[in-house]
Amino acid sequence: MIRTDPETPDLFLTPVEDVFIRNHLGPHPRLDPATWSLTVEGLVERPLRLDFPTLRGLPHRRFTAVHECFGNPLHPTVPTRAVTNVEWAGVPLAAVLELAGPRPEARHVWLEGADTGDFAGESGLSYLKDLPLDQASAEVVLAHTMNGEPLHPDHGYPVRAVAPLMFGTNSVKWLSRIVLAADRPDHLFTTRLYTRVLPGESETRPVREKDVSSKLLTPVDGRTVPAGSCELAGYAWSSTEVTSVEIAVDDADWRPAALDRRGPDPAWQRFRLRHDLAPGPHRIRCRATDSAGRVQPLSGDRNAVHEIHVVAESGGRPSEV
Ligand SMILES: Nc1nc2c(c(=O)[nH]1)N[C@H]1C(S)=C(S)[C@@H](COP(=O)(O)O)O[C@H]1N2
Ligand SMILES: [Mo]
Repeated sequence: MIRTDPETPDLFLTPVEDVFIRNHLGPHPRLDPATWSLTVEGLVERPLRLDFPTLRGLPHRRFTAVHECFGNPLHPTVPTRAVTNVEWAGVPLAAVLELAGPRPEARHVWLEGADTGDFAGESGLSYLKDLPLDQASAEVVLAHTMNGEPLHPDHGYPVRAVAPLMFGTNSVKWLSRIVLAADRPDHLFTTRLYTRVLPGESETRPVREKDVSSKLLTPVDGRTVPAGSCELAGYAWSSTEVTSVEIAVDDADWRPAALDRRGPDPAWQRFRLRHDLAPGPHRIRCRATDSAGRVQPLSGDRNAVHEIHVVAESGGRPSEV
């Protein structure tokens, strides 16, 4: 779900109408901000019920972040990830927690959406996720704005959580309840699905931080391009800064691409490399490494090296869409 419109193959910000929509439960709620409220309860000194104007009136933070779906949790090997880059604005969770006053025993933050329904054979579910209190406090924002507009109903209007360094599954839409607790909740979406064992580890952990990844967007996969000098470009991202992207054309060695720095926001980073394409078919691959030293695997995982196929034609014009 990267925009591949031939006019704008590689916009830095993904237009809202191009952002994927992922819902696990029944028809999604249409919430009225006049009656919506957010409760903060559990291990807090002052349980709260915040209405929309109150939340909207708290100081907000604006930032750009990669918004990436982990992929279907029922079929972890099928590559069903989708990725976008979005500008959010909202109230830091820490500000709301400060109003409620977490008790010393509080260790975990539970985030619950207003949607309910059935998934994977379980019925009467709500959409519930949880994060360690310290991490949630440092990272999570209660977003009311997406690319400068109020959230679209499909994306969680009026308020959703955004965990900018994590997979989208943690960013609870239609946020209605925050619970502070001593333990993690045992729930389909927290402890039974969305868990994994990372390469080189033996323990199962929840799906949280994004993996290192990259996608080639220029030229567009499957196209015919003029032979000769060609710009190969795309975006790379991870939960930490991406420090290098390499590109391999056909069976040639990996060559480093020029890479933009990430800046203060966890946005995706543009990479590019000029390459002389001989006439004929080509396979082009890209591979990112992040500052934690993680490298995209060649195959087998959902963040495996991305490859595109193009045909270079001498004296030809680029193919029309
Ligand atoms: N309440 C609620 N929040 C949710 C979900 C959901 O089904 N219900 N899906 C999650 C998943 S898996 C993803 S990838 C993102 C998708 O956000 P989007 O639909 O705004 O792109 O929302 C997350 N938050
Ligand atoms: Mo997702």
